[in-house]
This record gives sequence, C-alpha cells and structure tokens, in this order.
Amino acid sequence: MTMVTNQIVNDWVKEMAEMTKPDEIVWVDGSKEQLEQIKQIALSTGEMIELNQEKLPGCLYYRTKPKDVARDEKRTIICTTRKEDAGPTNNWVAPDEMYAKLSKLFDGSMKGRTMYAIPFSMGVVGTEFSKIGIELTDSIYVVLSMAIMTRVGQSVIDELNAGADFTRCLHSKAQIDETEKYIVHFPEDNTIWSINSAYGGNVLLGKKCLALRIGSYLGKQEGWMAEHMLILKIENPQGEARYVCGAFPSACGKTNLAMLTPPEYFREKGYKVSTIGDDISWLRIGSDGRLYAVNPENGFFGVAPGTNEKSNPNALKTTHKNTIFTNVARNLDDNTVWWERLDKNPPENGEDWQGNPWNGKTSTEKGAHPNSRFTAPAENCPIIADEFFTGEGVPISAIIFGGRRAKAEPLVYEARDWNHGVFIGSAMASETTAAANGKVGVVRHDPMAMLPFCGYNMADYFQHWIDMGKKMTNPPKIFHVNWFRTDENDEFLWPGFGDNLRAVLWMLDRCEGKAGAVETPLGYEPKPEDLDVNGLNVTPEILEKLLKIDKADWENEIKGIEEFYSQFPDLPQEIKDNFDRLKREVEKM
Ligand code: SAT
Ligand code: MN
Repeated sequence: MTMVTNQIVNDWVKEMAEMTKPDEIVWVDGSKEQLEQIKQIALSTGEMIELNQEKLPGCLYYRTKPKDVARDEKRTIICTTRKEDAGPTNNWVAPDEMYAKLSKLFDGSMKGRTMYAIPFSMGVVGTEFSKIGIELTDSIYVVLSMAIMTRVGQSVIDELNAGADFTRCLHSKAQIDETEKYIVHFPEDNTIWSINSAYGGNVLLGKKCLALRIGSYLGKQEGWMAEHMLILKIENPQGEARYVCGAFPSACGKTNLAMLTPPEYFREKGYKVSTIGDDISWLRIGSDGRLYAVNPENGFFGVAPGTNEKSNPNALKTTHKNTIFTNVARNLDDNTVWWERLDKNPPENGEDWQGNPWNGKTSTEKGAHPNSRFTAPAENCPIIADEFFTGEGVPISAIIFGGRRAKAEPLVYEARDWNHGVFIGSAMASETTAAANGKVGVVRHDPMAMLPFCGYNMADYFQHWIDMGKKMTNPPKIFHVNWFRTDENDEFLWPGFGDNLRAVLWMLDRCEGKAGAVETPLGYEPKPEDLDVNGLNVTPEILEKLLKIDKADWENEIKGIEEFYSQFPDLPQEIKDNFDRLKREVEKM
C-alpha cells in the first residue's frame, strides 16, 4: 500500500501512539491478504474462532464479555464546549475535563499490543456523500468488522493524501472494565474516543458514533441529515422504482423491513423489493428539490435471534459467508451457529453465548444473547440494489417513522404535511429492546429513533428538520406505522414481515394521489378497504382494531408527549402548533 503522507494524519497517529504506547502500528489497507494475516493472529490467540468453512466459508465466531453485550447509553457522552449544545437528552462533560480523564485511561492501554490504523470511508469514496475516518484500535475484532461495515482501502488513503479531512476515531479495549467504559464524542474536534468495550455498537466507530452522532452534527452545519433509517427500493409491475426511508429504534425490525419478501400475491403481480440500507441514511437535497438518500455503510450489523427462513430469508442468506457472528450459540457437532427461533433444531451438543456447555433441546436458558449479532457484507444480500454500489443518492418518496407499541398507535397514518410529520417523528415512542443496556419493554420517547444517536441538542435537531423542509420543493411524505399492536390476549394483530409491504404500497399510492384515506386527529388513515389485504387472513374487524384511535389512550399519549417536551425550553413553533392541534382534536373526539 502507498504510505500515508498527509502530515496531519501522521502527527495525530503519532500523538495517539505516544499516549497508548502500542508495541507497533499496522496500517490496514483492506487487502484480502492482509486481512487474512490479521485474522490468523486472532485465531491463534483465541480472540476469534473459525467456524465450519464448508458450511460457512469465511465465517468467524466472537464472544464479548458478559457485561459488554450492548450499547451503553449511560456511558455515551457528547463533549461540546457549551452544555446547551449537547442538549437535555445527551450526557455531557466539558471537553477539557473528558480529554484529561480519558488520557489517563488511554495512557499505556495498548502496551504489549498492536495498534491497527484503519482508514475508512462512510459512503462510496469520491461521491458527494462520502466522509473519511481513521480508527485506531487494539482489537482485531474491530479491524475485521470495520472491513465489513465500512469501505477500507487504498482509495481512502489516496483521499487522505490529497488532503481530505477525517474523523479521528480512537478505540482501545483496554481491560474491558465496565466501570471505566466510555464512548465519547467531541463533535467540535471531529473526534471520537471509546475505551473499555469490545461490543460492536460501542467500538465500530464508523457506525453509530460517526455516521449518526458526528454525522448529525456535521449535517446540521453543512445542510444535510444523518438519520437512523433503512432504505428500501420498491418496483411496481411497470418496473418503476420508488424509494422509502424508515426510522425505527434499534431491534424493531429495520433489517426485516429493509429485506422484505413480498407476499406471494404481490410477487405474482410483479412487485419487486430490494435493499439499499438497513440502519443508517445520509440525506441531501437534490437540485430538483427532492430528498436523496444513501446508505453510508458497507455491511449489516443485524440482530440474530428471530432471523429465520420465514422472517427474513434474505438476511439469513446474507450471513452464509464472510460473516462474523457475535454472542450467538455454537453447535459443537458441526461447528456452526444457532440462535433462538432460527429453526426447531437447536444443538444438543452446544455452547451458549458465554461458552458454557448448552443443550438446546433440554435447557431452559437462552443459547444466544438477545442482542447477539451478525456482521455481514452488504454485497452478500441476495436482493441488494444496484444503487447501493454507486453510492449516488436515491430520491425518497416517503419517510416512515415507527416504534414498537402494544397499544395506542394504529397500523399506519400519513402526516398532513412535512411539519406535521416532523411533529409526529419528534413525539414518537417505543418499547425498549435488548439493543441497549437497561430494562426491556418500557415505553420511552425516541424522536425519529435518534434519541441515543443525535450528536447535538435535540431541539436544534427538530429545527434542522423544519429548516430542511423549507428548502425542499418536493419533500417526501411522512408516515407513522406500528406493526406491533396487540389484542386483549397480547397477540399481535398484524402479521408483519413481508405483509408490511401492504402498508408501504398504500403509502406509495398516497404519494401519487391514488389511494383513499380518512382524516383523523392523528393524520390520514386508510379506511379498511384502502389496504390491499388480498391473500391475507385479516378480517375487517381486525383491521378496524388495527386502525382504531382511542380517545383515552391518546389523552394519555398527550400527557407523555407533554412531559417529554418539557425538557426543551425552546421547541420550534411548527412543532408546538401541530401538538396544539392534536390536543384540540383529541379533546373533540
Ligand atoms: O449496537 S448498534 O448500535 O450498532 C445497533 C443498534 O443498537 O442499533
Ligand atoms: Mn440501529
């Protein structure tokens, strides 16, 4: 590989190495040969395990420490000079104080280890969307995962040598001491420091840290948006392509929606779905006044449990080669992997995610951690769209906000206009999942699914959404969905998965003025007959339940929104107006 000649880069790497004191520094060029050599080191030390190379070629197994299994929001910090710039929903510490504290923890943290320097790009190098980063790490798991999740290679080094600015990402697993774990962002310095974790979301710094937290901060300044959104391509029987983005909190089915298989009835009609992204979108306004999106990532870091031939056959196929499995169960008989709901055939001679002997047929304990993951190259996905590879933006027709809600939220509704949609996104709530440490199943507000990922003051972020709307002559329509509504017996009312396409097609028809709707206090809802439920066992009564808006539930929602908003002294007027209108309309119900 060509040397890095950019003096700013070399000075920074030198400074970081003087602090962390590794035995040596290795630049990662992304070549197959080098990655293979690095992998062999991880296999020889036992850091990673090679899986059955006939059944799972190129696949590796990795286990984290038992308390290092998810993102840690309490230990995720935004360090801006002024506390107000981080806002009420982020943890904040003054930059000087945090640098001083972390410098002590990083001091000598790589002694006896190799520091890998990984130059990477989020987005296709050379496109308008691309942003360059360098991650310094002492973890081979991070090296191999970044090589899947981001674009690593000579072209990135060329950009750096041509003087490109870059995000300075420093990671050390140190002692993986959870009492000294920190995931820290210095947006004003374009810098991320993460220490004492080895779990993906905390250490693959291109992902949530750069592409969302630093990305959202840069987007505000530079006039674009970084969002926690999948990108889906839908082609109708005439072959016309439409694109939608969807924001859902972690572990609420983004990967499933992004890779959905249309119900047979729609496949026969000629509908086709392909995937552009499953987690993060970067969005810019095009010269035609529309909003364009790319997926800045190069792979999928998906939740394993629940992924199966029925729920997401495309994801399953995506993981059959060159994939890293983290914290799933292992089948010792054939050295493959297993997780809950993969199939009805758990290993008898297995190991659970912590490495304990585990018999899936008799044990009452879970084999895989609920937040166990696969890290798989996007190019493996059988339905990956061509547009993914070009990295040029695709024009977005609809933005979908959604959460996991047993009650209150109906299946689907449409915002009256952009600002109403921004209000809906800002007020959304969802039940917590295993993707972050803490209690699971508690309803919490999670605006635009960005609560853990917004790198600056959330009220300013709402304002940025409003401002972006003002700049678009042809903005996407905004919708809200809830696939997770339950009946009196706590059973899901909606089949979900591939059938979610039915709601998406209603949305696309709305965008083209073709589908019916009725105005409600929440926005426009389909009438039961507006949704195509052909071939589906959903009765009109069930549809009615799915679409019902209950006054008492919404009085309660309003209280929740009021309480959530109370932490923001200055919300945009457009949001206040839309909230006031909701209150008036619910009152009138
Ligand atoms: O752990 S990650 O943050 O990368 C995945 C997620 O929680 O959405
Ligand atoms: Mn996510």
